[in-house]
Amino acid sequence: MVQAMNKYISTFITIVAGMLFSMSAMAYDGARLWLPAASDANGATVKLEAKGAAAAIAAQELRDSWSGNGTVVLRVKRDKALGEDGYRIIPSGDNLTVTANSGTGLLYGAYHLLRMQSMGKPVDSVITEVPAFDLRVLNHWDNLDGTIERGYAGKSLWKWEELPGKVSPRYKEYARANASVGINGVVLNNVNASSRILSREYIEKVRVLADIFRPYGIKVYLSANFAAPMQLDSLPTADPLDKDVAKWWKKKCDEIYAAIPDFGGFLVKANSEGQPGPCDFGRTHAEGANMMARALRPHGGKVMWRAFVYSPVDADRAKQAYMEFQPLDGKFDDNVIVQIKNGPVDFQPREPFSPLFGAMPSTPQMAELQVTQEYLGHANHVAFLAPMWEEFFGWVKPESLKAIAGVANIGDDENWTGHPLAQANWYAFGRLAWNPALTSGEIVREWLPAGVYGSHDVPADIKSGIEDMMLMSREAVVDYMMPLGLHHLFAFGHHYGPEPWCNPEGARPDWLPSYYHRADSAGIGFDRSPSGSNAIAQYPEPYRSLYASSSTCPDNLLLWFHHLPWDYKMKSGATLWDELCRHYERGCVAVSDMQKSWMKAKPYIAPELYRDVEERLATQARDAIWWKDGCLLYFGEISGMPLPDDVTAPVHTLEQLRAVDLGISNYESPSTSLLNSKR
Ligand code: GCW
Repeated sequence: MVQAMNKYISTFITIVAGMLFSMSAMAYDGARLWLPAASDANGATVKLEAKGAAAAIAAQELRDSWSGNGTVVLRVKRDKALGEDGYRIIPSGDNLTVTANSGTGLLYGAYHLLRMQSMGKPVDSVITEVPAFDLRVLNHWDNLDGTIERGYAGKSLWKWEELPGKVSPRYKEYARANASVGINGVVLNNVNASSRILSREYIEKVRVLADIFRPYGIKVYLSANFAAPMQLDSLPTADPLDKDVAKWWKKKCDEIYAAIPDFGGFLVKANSEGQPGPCDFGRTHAEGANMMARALRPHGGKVMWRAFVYSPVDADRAKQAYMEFQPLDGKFDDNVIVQIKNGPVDFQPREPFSPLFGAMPSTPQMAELQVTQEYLGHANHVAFLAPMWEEFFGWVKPESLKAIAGVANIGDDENWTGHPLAQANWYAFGRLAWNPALTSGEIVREWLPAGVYGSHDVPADIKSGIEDMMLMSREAVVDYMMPLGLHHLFAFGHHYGPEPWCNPEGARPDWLPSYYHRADSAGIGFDRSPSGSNAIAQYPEPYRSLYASSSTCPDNLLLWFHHLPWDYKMKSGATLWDELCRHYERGCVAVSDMQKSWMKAKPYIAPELYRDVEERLATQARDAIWWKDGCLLYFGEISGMPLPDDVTAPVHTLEQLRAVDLGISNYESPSTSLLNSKR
């Protein structure tokens, strides 16, 4: 009886487990990102004619997931044209040969094949790929206590308290995901750096991560605090020209390289937003950077020195990085790369390019893009950023850059990025770092099948609806937050909601919206023309002339460069005020269109994914109206102009919105209850 009962129970357990297993096999698994799940079903023949860990992973990836019939040969073969990381894929009948100079090149080739497979594309002609940049780096702004500055996807992936003893399986998954899109460097810690990362204890922890990343072709870098010699070892100074300081850094580098022979180098935020730096000791950025570069040089390491500097006293923040760095051209050692944010202020939804790009011909430069959505709705809004980066590469030629960095949007959330569609931004950054000539459309069409559709067969009209949703999403954010070149209208500190009125006592003027919008009864916008701050003079031709006059300045940068009357006549014939209102309206309509496209796609999307995005889109729709109402009510009071008839009346009052206080860390839309009670 007991035996029969046991058998009954175990049969029952087997059935339930089987059901659960098949349900989970069908379920959306955000943790998988765009990568194929391992399955032995394909049985492709893979011949590996290369040694080393990266090549072995390449072969395994294809054995696990490549569905072709023939044989795939992976071969390391000298080929100058391919450089260190490039590869060639040569089809011949059913068979394929992938060649590269290194195992890492073969690995990138293997991921290329899997990408084509997920898009359903045949490999029927020779493919040759060489990355545009040798250095394709993610910058994590992760703190050692597990928090992430401007991170919206949970805590840091790096479990410092567990390392070096306990190793999370996600470290390897992370490396795999990066390698699959071509990223080959990671800075593990925040640029607002704790010196402790350079302590012996932490170097041992970093070593473990470096060992896991190495087979995937990824080097580890660290953000270094310039005052580390003082903070870690009580040196009396961190003056870069002090012999003991230079000696300290040399010793520190020797120690790091003994543990991590292929350590990449340092990223440094110096004399910026309160961080220590060489200027504290009367030295220049170049003197500081070179001292560190010389400590790294014997080991082949690099310094990425950030140009994100602005002092509270100067007239126009947008001019300051150029003013400080341009005169230093030619003064940096050749293993220093100056890392410059894409725009001259700070990762706004739209900025012109930073005029520092191209202005230092004798200095290696790299671009810093922000993948995490600090100023684009955090993990609540869809904002596919490839169009923004495509715009940037329209201004700044990739050939003029030595490397590229992206501030990561990754945390320990199960789906890595908080918003499931924000995975596309990680993906897009990697793909553009490899090939900046890719269009946003190409990238989104690569990503969607693996990232969203899974095994669903999706009709063409639904696909194009989702593609459009992604491609229009960044412009929608610009429209409902700060169109026509407006910038930095954010609530203080957390940079989430609208607060064009924000004016806390004692705050730095250049952290306040009014510093940027300059709205008064005469008009709105920051005059950076020759009659104003003349930031325009920092730009090369043809941009200098183009931006100098409001009649030639593109509409989407107009108020970045000009202060104009509310009734200024726009190219469309409308007044500036009416056009501004219509942009806010357009942004709100765009989000509601995005919601419609998502709803139409419901039958073709895994239910968990569908619901998650649906809920976030609802928040985004409410936030868009919050932004529109906040900005138009506030500017309307200043301009004294009424809303044009074709713009929806506000659902909030200015008093209500002024009273909203999100605090520093509460990102929930305040408009939820307000809007619900109004509708
Ligand atoms: O935009 C500002 C951010 C800071 C960040 C800084 C920087 C890491 O608000 O959080 O600090 O830029 O890029 O250094």
